[in-house]
Amino acid sequence: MVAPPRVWWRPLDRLERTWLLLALGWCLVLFAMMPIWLAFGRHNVPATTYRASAAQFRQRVEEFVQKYQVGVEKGIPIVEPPPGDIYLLARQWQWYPILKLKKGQTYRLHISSIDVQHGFSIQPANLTFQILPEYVYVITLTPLESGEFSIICNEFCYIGHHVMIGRILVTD
Ligand SMILES: [Cu+2]
Repeated sequence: MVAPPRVWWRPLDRLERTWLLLALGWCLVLFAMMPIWLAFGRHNVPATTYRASAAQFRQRVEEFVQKYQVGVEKGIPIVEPPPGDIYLLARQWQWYPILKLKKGQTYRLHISSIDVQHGFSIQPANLTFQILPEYVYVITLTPLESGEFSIICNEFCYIGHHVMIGRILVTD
């Protein structure tokens, strides 16, 4: 039997060492970006979450609608609340109610689903969130432009997904 050579590996040549160092350096950059981006990235939406059952959330939304309803459009109430806590409910296949907000005021938008997962996407601002049943997302929101904004669902939620379009009206 022949014993294996004592040194079975080849020492790194210059080229190989350079590539390894470059790769390691890039790994460290990417690793550092995670905490840096979390702290300084401007993509982070100021949001908190809490748990609420579908029945609890639905009841809160109904109370909110009863208190601030100013109209109705195609069976969906239009609600004009003062700055502060406002509610939006996602279900197959609508966003409920239609929110009427004032430009420059700050709102705390509570969003949840009462059935399946939906995607909340404000157009044309292109904000997007995953909306899950049993969890309420609270987004601090200050509309900076007046106008009419559409909310589309960007998470396929079965047969009526494409008609799930809501609205936010922002007035001066
Ligand atoms: Cu949906």
